[in-house]
Amino acid sequence: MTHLYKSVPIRSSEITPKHVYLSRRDFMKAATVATGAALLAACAPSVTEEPQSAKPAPTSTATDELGDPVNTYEDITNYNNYYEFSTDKQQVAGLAQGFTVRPWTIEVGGLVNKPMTFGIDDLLKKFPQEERIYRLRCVEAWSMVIPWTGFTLASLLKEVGPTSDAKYVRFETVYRPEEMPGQKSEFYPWPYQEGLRLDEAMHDLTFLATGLYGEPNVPQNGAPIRVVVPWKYGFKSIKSIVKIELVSGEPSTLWNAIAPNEYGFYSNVNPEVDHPRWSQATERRIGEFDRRPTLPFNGYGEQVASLYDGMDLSVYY
Ligand SMILES: Nc1nc2c(c(=O)[nH]1)N[C@H]1C(S)=C(S)[C@@H](COP(=O)(O)O)O[C@H]1N2
Ligand SMILES: [Mo]
Repeated sequence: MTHLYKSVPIRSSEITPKHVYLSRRDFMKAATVATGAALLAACAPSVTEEPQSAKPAPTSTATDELGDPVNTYEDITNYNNYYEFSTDKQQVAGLAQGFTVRPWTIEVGGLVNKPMTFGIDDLLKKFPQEERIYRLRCVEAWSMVIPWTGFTLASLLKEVGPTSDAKYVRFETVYRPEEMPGQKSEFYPWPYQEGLRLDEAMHDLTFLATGLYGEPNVPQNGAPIRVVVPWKYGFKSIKSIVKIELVSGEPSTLWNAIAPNEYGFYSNVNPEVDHPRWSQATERRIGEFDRRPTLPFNGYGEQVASLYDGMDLSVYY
């Protein structure tokens, strides 16, 4: 197996679990995946200690629009923030194995003309799945480049038709403490909630990711469906959503409820505004040794800066 960009030791966990391989057939059947040839670079079979049924992790030579290579599949799927499972990024993947992702429904309601509940497989069929290679910048000052598949949130919102009173969108993660050990902790106000202003939600960059590296998404990355807002700190990109609600006022969010001075509602990536406990000027790209400068709006300023015309972003962490 070629690891063109690998700079960390190979872990046995990079071998794709069998259930992921098996479910890929269903995923590809259900979804019209517009797969770029570059993303799904062929991977020669490798010699491993795993049984023959195990499939090697997919590899890719794709880059983002800035020319930076996508992170390896094993990095993306083994270094995760997902507090419903664990606060230890390296424990999440193991604890999330076997998390139930079917059946799965998403309720879209609130201030809309046509409230609807979608089954995940209906969503995969209804909306053509496209690829987006996005940078993810965690508020903790590490980052990755991730090749997602999915569809725009705008295309889903257009189906239900927000009313003129709808000004914000509220998202909710599944609440399932029997499968998510972290949800037994009373420290956090579960379920995880996030929100966007309606114009942010309707922006073409705002994505609902159903897949990763051309495979169905895996539990640790928010399967079966999660939000991705690439110009905001990673915690805005809420995982495993079951509810989308159009509302008139700014919704409460989990991180803002716990520490409002550290995690604002907007949380646009901004190298000039430090987190109260650390600098946001630079970041560590997973797989690299030197830190890199953090880009305003995580490098998406040309597309999104106008959303904030007239707002003093230095006061909106
Ligand atoms: N439901 C839920 N969504 C979540 C989180 C979480 O703990 N729970 N963590 C967030 C944070 S802090 C980050 S950086 C990203 C990480 O996404 P990834 O693991 O797919 O890279 O997910 C975000 N979405
Ligand atoms: Mo994060």
